[in-house]
Amino acid sequence: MISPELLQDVRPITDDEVATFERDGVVHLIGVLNPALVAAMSDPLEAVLASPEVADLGAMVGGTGPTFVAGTDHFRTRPDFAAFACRSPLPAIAAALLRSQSVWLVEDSVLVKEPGSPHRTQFHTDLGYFHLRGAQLCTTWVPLDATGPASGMVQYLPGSHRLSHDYRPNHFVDPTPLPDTVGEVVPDILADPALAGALITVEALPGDVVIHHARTIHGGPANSSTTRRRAISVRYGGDDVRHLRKPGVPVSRWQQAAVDGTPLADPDWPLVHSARPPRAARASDLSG
Ligand SMILES: O=C(O)CCC(=O)C(=O)O
Repeated sequence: MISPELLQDVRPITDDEVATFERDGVVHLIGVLNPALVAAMSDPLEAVLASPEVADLGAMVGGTGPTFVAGTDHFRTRPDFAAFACRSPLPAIAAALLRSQSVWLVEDSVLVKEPGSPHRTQFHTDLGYFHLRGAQLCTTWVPLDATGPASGMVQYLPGSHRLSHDYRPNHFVDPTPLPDTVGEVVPDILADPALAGALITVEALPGDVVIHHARTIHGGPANSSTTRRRAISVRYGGDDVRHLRKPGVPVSRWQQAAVDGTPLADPDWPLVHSARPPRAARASDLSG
């Protein structure tokens, strides 16, 4: 079990970090989680990797050898993942960057590129995969290993979150858009020297979090190193987010039940942060 001390806040988010997120659609937050918390997620992550909750993305496109494995929604059945996504500093960090009073958990994901995995993460925006609309949506990418460009660190196209395009989701390790989805095809970033040259990538350590907006175009290289690249990605939505069913995008059991136009709400979409005072403490309750 993850102990409560590990979940405590480490440091506040600075105004500069908020400004960077708003300008670039991505920000590298150094040392915002207790590295011991990140280390404590190692065994739970291995348990997920050994379970049917993950898929070998490389094998899905005919690859053999070192894999790129991913899964989603682990918090729904696994208490350590629920603690990490709901009670760590991540929800308050998302609230600060999204400037949202409240924050709901959208999904979590494990993303593991083994040493020598040849699979790129193809460029995409997360919004294309969400049955949601709204501007207050972000993904927190948490490395469990020291990660840099050689081991498959994610690359981000700065400012792309301000483009109004809705991009079609793809097969993640293959750029082909999912059938029957609507919107524009993500441009071939690496074929355009200006776009490729603008990409932001960082060296991130356990305890760091890289957060991107759901409209930010991002992808990542193969893992050409000899170290594993294990990450947990947790996605959050704020006050302006509403359900919106999108054609062609896979629908989870919880999304099946969601009604277009309604906000995220407990219990399927857990409220994980609220800056509003508790109900009993509202001033209006005290008058008259
Ligand atoms: O880990 C990766 O390679 C991709 C991560 C990603 O696309 C995400 O977390 O939204």
